[in-house]
Amino acid sequence: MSQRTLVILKPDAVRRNLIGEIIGRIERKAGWRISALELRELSREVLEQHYGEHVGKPFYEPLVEFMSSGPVVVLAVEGERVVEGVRALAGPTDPIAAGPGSIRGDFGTIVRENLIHASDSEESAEREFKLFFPGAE
Ligand code: RTP
Ligand code: MG
Repeated sequence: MSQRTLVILKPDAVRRNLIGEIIGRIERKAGWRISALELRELSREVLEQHYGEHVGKPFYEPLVEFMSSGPVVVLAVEGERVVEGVRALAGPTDPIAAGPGSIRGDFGTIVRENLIHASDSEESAEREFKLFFPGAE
């Protein structure tokens, strides 16, 4: 079942020079390929749409502050079960609870600064792809 997912390497990953490390893990999965990729800064408008489900929660404002604190890498990845697959590579939201071997478990300590976003369903993936790559196929 080939799918597409939307991945963001968060500002902490870019600041810590972990772009290659993280993208390398994604690229090495058999049959997956990167179909779009850009380093850019995210506006509050885009972040409000992206994190719409979290508006009003206590962590929402600090999350938007953090996500706009520097450049991120936005990418689309395609391949077999890639939605579930990149979430599995990332590990649970809390990096301390995430096991070794996962991206968050290997490199993170702080819940907010957990290095990577990956779409949580095929529906989210399509919505997020349109948000971050408007006009693309
Ligand atoms: P993401 O959306 O970024 O892929 O992460 P996720 O599904 O694992 O986590 P989610 O619950 O959607 O939360 C989105 C992001 O908000 C930050 N967060 N901070 N209690 C907190 O301080 C808190 N909880 C969540 C994290 O950066 C999380 O990835
Ligand atoms: Mg989420």
